[in-house]
Amino acid sequence: MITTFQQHILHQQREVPYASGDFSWLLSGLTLAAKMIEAKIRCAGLCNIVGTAGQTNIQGETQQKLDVFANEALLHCLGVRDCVAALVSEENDEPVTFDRPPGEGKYVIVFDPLDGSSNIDVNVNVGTIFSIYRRKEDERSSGLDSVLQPGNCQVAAGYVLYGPSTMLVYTAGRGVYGFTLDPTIGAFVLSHDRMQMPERGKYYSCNEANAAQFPEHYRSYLEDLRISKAGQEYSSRYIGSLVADFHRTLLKGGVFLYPPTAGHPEGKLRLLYEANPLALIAEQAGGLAINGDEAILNLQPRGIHQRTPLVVGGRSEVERFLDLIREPQ
Ligand code: AHM
Ligand code: MG
Repeated sequence: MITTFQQHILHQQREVPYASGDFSWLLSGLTLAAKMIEAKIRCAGLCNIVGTAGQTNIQGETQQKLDVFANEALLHCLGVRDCVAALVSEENDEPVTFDRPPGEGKYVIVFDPLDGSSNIDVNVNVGTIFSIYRRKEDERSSGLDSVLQPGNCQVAAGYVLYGPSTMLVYTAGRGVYGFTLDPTIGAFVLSHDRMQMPERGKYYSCNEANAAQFPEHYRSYLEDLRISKAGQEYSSRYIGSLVADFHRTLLKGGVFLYPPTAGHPEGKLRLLYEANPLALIAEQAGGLAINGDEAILNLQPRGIHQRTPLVVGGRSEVERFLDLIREPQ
């Protein structure tokens, strides 16, 4: 028989003493929003929803209409749940906070509503990335301390990939599980049990057009991969949609990297709602994620839209990167 995402969560929650059901309720808000977003994406070419919304977000990026829709769907589906204290979105300058009655507002959720949305007009895969934290006990509802927790405090994280099929990949710190949306019943069904990233893979994934701007050690690493010094022949794959590039890396192994560039000296990707959730999934699947020299999950965020360089992938590839930067030049 099938196992739905909801059943999986209820089963996992049975092992948590005094679980109140809030967490399951919160996740049902996430999957509801994901299904609303996927329904909109599926008819994107038909219902005048492709294109820009005429605004820019805090990152100075042009918002697509679908970015706005995805953000509103998540803000609504999560905001109506009393267990949510604050929501942090790539599309909002500041956290959206809620004044909850005592005993409520236990969770803070950060998300990128529609990652890779600049690809949407060419019908390329996009995704939603999220991560869930417990609000700090000593804070009323939504202080920045609760929002700016390091990635190793994540209670759960995941992403939804809107591809040929729609998949939810999820971890609550006890393994990584993949669920595929069965459109005939409208439920996410367990399709990938206990996902493991291969220790070594065949692909590296990076926007090499920027290579001239990468720090020297990133360039030597790419050179190292190209000439197969590590005993493996690599091919390159780059979609430019982080969820899709990461998903391939999770399934097939290899490494994804977004180094610092002249335009983005801190890297382009965002720590809270891009790097941290994917780092938790990578580590739970046996892989590694670093910002160049430190584990992503150990970084103390300073701001909600903080950027970071990212090297994430199989243990063998990421360790090779670390060996290279530690070698005397
Ligand atoms: P977004 O959150 O505005 O969509 O931007 C992040 C995206 C990632 O999906 C992807 O990995 C990266 O930007 C691609 O950047 P580039 O076009 O510089 O290679
Ligand atoms: Mg993004």
